[in-house]
Amino acid sequence: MSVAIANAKPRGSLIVFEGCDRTGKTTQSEKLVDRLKQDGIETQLMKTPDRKSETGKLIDRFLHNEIELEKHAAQLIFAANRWEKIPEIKSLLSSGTTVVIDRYVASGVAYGAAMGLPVKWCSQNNVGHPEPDLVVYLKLSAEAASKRKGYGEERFEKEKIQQQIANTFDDLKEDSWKIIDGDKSVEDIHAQIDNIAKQVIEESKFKELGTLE
Ligand code: NYM
Ligand code: MG
Repeated sequence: MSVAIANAKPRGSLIVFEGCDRTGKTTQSEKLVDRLKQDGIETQLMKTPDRKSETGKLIDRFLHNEIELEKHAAQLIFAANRWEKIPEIKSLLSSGTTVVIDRYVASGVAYGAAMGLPVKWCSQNNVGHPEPDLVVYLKLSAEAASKRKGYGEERFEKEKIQQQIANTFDDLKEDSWKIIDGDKSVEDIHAQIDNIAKQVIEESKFKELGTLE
């Protein structure tokens, strides 16, 4: 009905950054949020795991190798940490705010698989999450990432595991994902992502938000 369309409120987009460790996701997600805000687009930055919540504090200790967790339990805690964010994500999107999130469900599956868990079992934990409108997949060779500052400080930051995680990301990758060469300059990468993001934000405004099945 024309009245409904006239009154329809544009929603925000769910923009996700994925990739192995030290590929530039944090730098690029922060830069994108700054740029979108400067250009007058309501945007909120998020990150999973959020290390500040109760589940996040546990995850932080696990990542720093201070505690061990059974692998299914670890995976469920990462998933719980994401689930905690879902009400806020949904509410921001429906109020018209774009959400840029540094890691989301694909990280859950790729790192879960690296811990030896079946992909199907890991994916199941994410059923019901809002579907991303855009997945930016930053790719960098495991060797190049290993030379970056801070590499090796946390669990999973070993070349062999990172290669395995990269392989799972490649398997999970859908046609709609934007693959970005993480070896390019920070500004080059940012310009590419800024363009794609603005296009997606425009296209998603009146599109129904998907749900992961
Ligand atoms: N990680 C992240 C997982 O193992 N499972 C998950 O579900 C998610 C979202 O935690 N090495 C891993 C990936 C990273 C680490 O992320 C924390 P970051 O972005 O490096 O702080
Ligand atoms: Mg990291």
